[in-house]
Amino acid sequence: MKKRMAAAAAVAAAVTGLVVSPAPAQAAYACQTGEVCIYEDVNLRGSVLIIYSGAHNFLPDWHFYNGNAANDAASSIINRSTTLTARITEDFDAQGKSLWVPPGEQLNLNGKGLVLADNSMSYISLTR
Ligand SMILES: [Ca+2]
Repeated sequence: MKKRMAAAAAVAAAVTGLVVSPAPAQAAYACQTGEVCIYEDVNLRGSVLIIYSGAHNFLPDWHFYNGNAANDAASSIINRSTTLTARITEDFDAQGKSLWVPPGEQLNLNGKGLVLADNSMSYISLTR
């Protein structure tokens, strides 16, 4: 009886392992041409928020694809627009610390030598 229970436990562990093993971070969205993609995690991982044009404050109704609020939560960005430069700032309405992300560039907002700290971005504008 003891043996049978041990076997059942081993099967349960194996099934759990199968469910857990694909790393969710590997399935990050691949930003497409014409998009500016903002990610929850560094290195373009985690959930994404996609912007095509305009100027936006990250108000409470702005969220990543997974539903998490975007304000003060972004950790990386890639600009795949061919013509527009992204300006991202710490506060609403282009206030506070500021970074420019030209077409084709990507960066982590991890605070390591960058002006804009991790989880501080609150605004983005895309301009020519
Ligand atoms: Ca902020």
